[in-house]
Amino acid sequence: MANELENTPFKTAPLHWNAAWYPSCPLAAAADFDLVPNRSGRGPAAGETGQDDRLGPGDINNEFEGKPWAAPELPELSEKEPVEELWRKLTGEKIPEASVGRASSRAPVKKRGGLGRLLSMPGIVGMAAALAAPVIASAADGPRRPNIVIILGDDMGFSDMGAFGSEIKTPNMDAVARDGVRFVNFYTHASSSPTRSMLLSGVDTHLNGLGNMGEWTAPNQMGVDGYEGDLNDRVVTLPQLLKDAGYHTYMVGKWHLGKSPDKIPAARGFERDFTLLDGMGSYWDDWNFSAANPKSLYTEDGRYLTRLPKGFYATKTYTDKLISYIDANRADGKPFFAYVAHQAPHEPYHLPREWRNRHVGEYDKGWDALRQERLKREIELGIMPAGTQLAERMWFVPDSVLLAPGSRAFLGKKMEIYAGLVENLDYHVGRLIDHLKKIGEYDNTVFIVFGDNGAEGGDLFGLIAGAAGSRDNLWAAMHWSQTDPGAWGDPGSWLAYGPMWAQVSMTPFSQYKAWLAEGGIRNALIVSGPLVKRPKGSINRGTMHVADLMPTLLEVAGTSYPKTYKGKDVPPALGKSWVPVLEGRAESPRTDQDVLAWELFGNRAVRQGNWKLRWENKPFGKADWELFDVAADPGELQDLAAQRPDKVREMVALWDDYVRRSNVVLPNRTPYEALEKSLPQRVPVQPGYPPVNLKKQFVPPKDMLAEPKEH
Ligand SMILES: [Ca+2]
Repeated sequence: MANELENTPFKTAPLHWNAAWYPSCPLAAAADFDLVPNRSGRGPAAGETGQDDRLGPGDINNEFEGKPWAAPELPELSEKEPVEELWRKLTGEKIPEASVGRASSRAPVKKRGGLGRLLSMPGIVGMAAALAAPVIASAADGPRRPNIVIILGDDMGFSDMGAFGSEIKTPNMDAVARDGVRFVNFYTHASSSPTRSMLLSGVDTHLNGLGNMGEWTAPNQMGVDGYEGDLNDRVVTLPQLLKDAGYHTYMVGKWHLGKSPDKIPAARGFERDFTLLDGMGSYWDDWNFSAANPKSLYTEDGRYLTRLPKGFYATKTYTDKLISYIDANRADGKPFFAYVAHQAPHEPYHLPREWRNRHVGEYDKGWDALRQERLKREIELGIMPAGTQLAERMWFVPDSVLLAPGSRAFLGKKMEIYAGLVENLDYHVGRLIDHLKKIGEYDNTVFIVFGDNGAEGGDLFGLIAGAAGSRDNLWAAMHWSQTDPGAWGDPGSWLAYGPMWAQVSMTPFSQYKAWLAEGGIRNALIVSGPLVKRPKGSINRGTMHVADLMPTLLEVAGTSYPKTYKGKDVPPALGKSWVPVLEGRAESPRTDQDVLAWELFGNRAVRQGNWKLRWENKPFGKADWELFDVAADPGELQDLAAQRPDKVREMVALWDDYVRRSNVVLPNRTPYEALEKSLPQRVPVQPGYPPVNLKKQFVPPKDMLAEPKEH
């Protein structure tokens, strides 16, 4: 079925159906009304080589509904210009005073533009010094400390790796799991920048600047310390401390923690970097998603890039760059820390053609069947205990059995492309591993693999592009108009798999990204390397948290989290070291009394022992406290709040304590304002509902059935 779709012109019906819960998605709207069929002119991808013949904004067909439409001009950037000028051109704003002041105060160089100015910034001073300094061999200083590699999959779900029960083929990440330990009670935050902020600072989001995502700062949070929207300067970063401890520090991939010169990776402790600063982007080029923000920003070694290298494809280029950084410094014998923050498999699903057809037709069976198959394998593997119940299918997702075969194939093809994207990610992880084996470093490398939050069930494009008819929306429809399923994966195509497949990725949990059900914050974690003394391939059920990486990796490097840094107090570290667990001396870094808590977009959660108290906005939550035993009920099917008011009171007190300790300011506006109205109503589960008596099929008695009399 999906094979036929390859060459079939796009039919509007399935997308119209899809648009029912993506009401503001311009692609859906454009396709429905046949306004802009593939008008971007950005052409198909040429496999792994990327494409260099893409057209600029002046080259596109400037007609929209027969009227001229001018795409905004992108700035021409020159490497020779002062950074202030680059910044002004890219953002239309003046460079933040603080960053210029700080740069100047550290290394006052007057009338020096461009590179000179950038070199005067703290992170880049370090980089330049490291590049220029004579090589000092430290191998004789004792046993060599291990290298550290963090592989982050953006929006990769709990059950998307083979080692966690997926049908998606991830042999390289599975091999890391066979060499190490899988953790099945690992928590991140519910979205990208909050998780990344805790990963890199070890500090709670409401203290480190990501009290809310910068994109969603509420009016009552503006100007409040801890709600800057990027990683604030009160925290000290993991790469900074590892660099101080003698590690090389490399980053490739997505940053999402600030774009100004004092916030970029080079200013936050990374010696070498090749970075997408935005929260997401095309995998093929530097096009972004709205007229207001048309161009994705990249840095390389602390410089804002004027263009991307030839043959750019995100996952491949990030891997190539990292390998080159590792090789460039090998001779000095210092260990390295590599933060590999892949874009994949975040939407839009951009993928070389040869990776798109590895699961043709496999997903036509639908999401319920897939979730059941994944849960079965999770139980067989020991990831989930026997008897685990699947969370309910979201009430607005239809039973796929009810869909016409064409619709099922159309939606199945989305999941085929997603599966290919995860497999392509795994392939490039394998390239890195092979390289480390080839140069003899693999056995001395700690690998840490996980997804940064729950799988994405919404369509971010609709949010970014805004209301139909707006300038952003029209721009988006012009530049992201490859709606033909045959072009999914190409530049200019936008593909997100929707809530039904996000639930598959999060099997067996409830809900997905941006929410605080387990499906939003619980993810798969693999740790391997010389530190791990547990049986190879084993599974651990300790309660782990992404902020634990700070104390864990500092312990690996032989250092510890400071109370002050460069004369300034730093906020307390949230996490607990995993070293005792990895060495087999403990089963969990936490006791049953230890507390974890989350807040994002007004959604709240507290976990202590096996109990989880949750307050979520409508319509996914009740706008009231719900209580779950997540050990016995990981799908959060049974709200025990009415049965255990004593436990609710006890845990609400823990929540109140968290609010006081951690600077929580609940937002007075959230992304959920319009959601309740845009989704179909939940049908009550009660006798006599729905109140339409003729709805149910009458089944006649078997002994009264007959074939028609034809003659
Ligand atoms: Ca993410």
